[in-house]
Amino acid sequence: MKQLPEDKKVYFLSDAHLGSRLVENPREHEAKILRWLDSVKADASAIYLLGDMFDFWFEYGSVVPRGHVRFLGKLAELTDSGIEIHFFTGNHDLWTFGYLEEEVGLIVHREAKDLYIGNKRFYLAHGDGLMLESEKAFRLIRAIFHSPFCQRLFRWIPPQIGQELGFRWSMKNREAIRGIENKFLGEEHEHAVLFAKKYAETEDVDFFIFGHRHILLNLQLPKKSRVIILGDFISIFSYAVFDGENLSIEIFE
Ligand SMILES: [Mn+2]
Repeated sequence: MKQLPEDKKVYFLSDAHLGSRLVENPREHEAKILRWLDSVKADASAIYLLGDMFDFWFEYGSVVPRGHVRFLGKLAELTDSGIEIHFFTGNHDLWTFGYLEEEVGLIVHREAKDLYIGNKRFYLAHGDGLMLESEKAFRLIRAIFHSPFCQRLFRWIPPQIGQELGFRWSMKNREAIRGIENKFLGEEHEHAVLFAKKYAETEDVDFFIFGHRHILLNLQLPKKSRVIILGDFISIFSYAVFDGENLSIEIFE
């Protein structure tokens, strides 16, 4: 149980979808997240990026995707200065195989984490793995995306085609969910809330924090737990900050 240093804070942000073809001005999108990183670096002891920071990210053995150099450079600057940056893989950027760790200094997480920050207990996840048993199609796609065998096959597709497929898939995927994205479906239908309620029956978690849904939610459960869904950094520009005692949601600029 590591104590949070005095005057230091921990930040949580997700779903920037950098590189998305649905963003009109990609350079400004990237510049905005750089401004955010600059605004938090003075008092951040750790930053948790909870998934889908990239709209599509697939690393090859010796070649990485074009773009995002300012963002990656800024992350490296912060990790070099001693700030812990945790990168949870989302469902758009899980294909990272060492580059972000070795070159950028990120701490990559492929699974949900249940951990203490200061004396509060957190459960952190992107949230795409929380679908219900009945959602067979989603579960199958997720299994394919995570399969090392399929990843190896994808690597054999020439990168210019593989990248094009990836960005198109991502755009179609986000267009397809436009109806439900950014809209709270109710406590009984949000997977993250259902999951948190069940988990909290036996585990004493203070804060559940998820991304993925592109909605802002700050929900108190019957006992002490709170469920936070972070919004996003593509249309809402929201994030959460923890000061050792309290957690609040903020909107940037
Ligand atoms: Mn997602």
